[in-house]
Amino acid sequence: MDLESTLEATQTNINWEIESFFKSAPPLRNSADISEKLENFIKRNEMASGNGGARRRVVCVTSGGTTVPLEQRCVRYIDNFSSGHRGATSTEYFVKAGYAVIFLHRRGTFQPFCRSLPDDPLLECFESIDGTNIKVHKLYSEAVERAIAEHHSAVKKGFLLKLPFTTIFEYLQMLRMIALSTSNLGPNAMFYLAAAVSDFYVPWQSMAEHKIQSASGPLNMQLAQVPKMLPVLRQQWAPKAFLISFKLETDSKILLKKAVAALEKYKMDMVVANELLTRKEEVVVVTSSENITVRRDKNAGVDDVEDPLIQLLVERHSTHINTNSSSVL
Ligand code: 9Z3
Repeated sequence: MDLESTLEATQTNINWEIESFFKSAPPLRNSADISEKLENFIKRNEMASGNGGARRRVVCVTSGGTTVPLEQRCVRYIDNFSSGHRGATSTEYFVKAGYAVIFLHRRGTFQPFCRSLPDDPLLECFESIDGTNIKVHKLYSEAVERAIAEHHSAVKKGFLLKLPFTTIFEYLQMLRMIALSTSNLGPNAMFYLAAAVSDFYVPWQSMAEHKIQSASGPLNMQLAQVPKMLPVLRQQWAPKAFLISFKLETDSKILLKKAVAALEKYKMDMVVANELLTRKEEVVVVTSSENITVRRDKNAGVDDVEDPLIQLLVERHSTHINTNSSSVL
């Protein structure tokens, strides 16, 4: 088989795997509502201008981990580690940079503009004064005011659309909807894929309907491989968008090699490589021509690694837009 036929066969195989994944996935319950929100959000931002009078850019930030249900009436599931801190923090910096952000996040994980609040903000930030009135506790008044003001301003100006998911089935269906609905934006769209996505899953049709009984003894279960979505995102769903994926490893010795492999294999514009233990301190941005280390430096006033990271991505996105602008509608 020559190279072209091999590539074609691989492509057919990828398409088939993805088609069968979507066909067998339980349909999204609120897909009409999501479509409407997306359409309104894109319409509002498509013609708006962003920083410096240029067309407003739109980024889809994915955040948090996907679950893999083990039963259709799910009692148990396999989870993927991610607190959502990276996605929530990055969203704040993208909004600051003038981007409209679609925040595709796992329910219950970190939310933008709430990072400085305690774990249980409702109970800890407020106090009852006379049994009927409630006021903000003075310890938190500044943080609460800032969180509310920044969040409301982002939503009101049309800079933030929050869409929650739980399972791998919901995540991939929603990612596809977002990618297809941003296709008119061409290179002005960016995908920042920080969510930790399951590699394995139980296909819906082979999943037990009811709670698996422990009386049946040890559990033997075969997990299928989740089809790789990055090549489809690149080739079919959002071919002109600026695509950034993440590579997470716990072994620093293989991290960069795997990030470079992902960049080449999936034709990403950049891959952000991070190690589990140091992910809040340092990341390496891998591009086709260089590896750029980005660090947080509290002494220099850089509190979050996402601050310089998003600055770098915004710059590179500008170059991507300039290079591809002849193909903008
Ligand atoms: C990441 O690497 C994110 O930076 C983290 C952020 C999940 C580490 P937190 O949410 O952590 O702030 O607690 N995300 C991508 C992880 C992932 O599953 N990558 C896949 C891989 O490494 C590619 S999609 O193979």
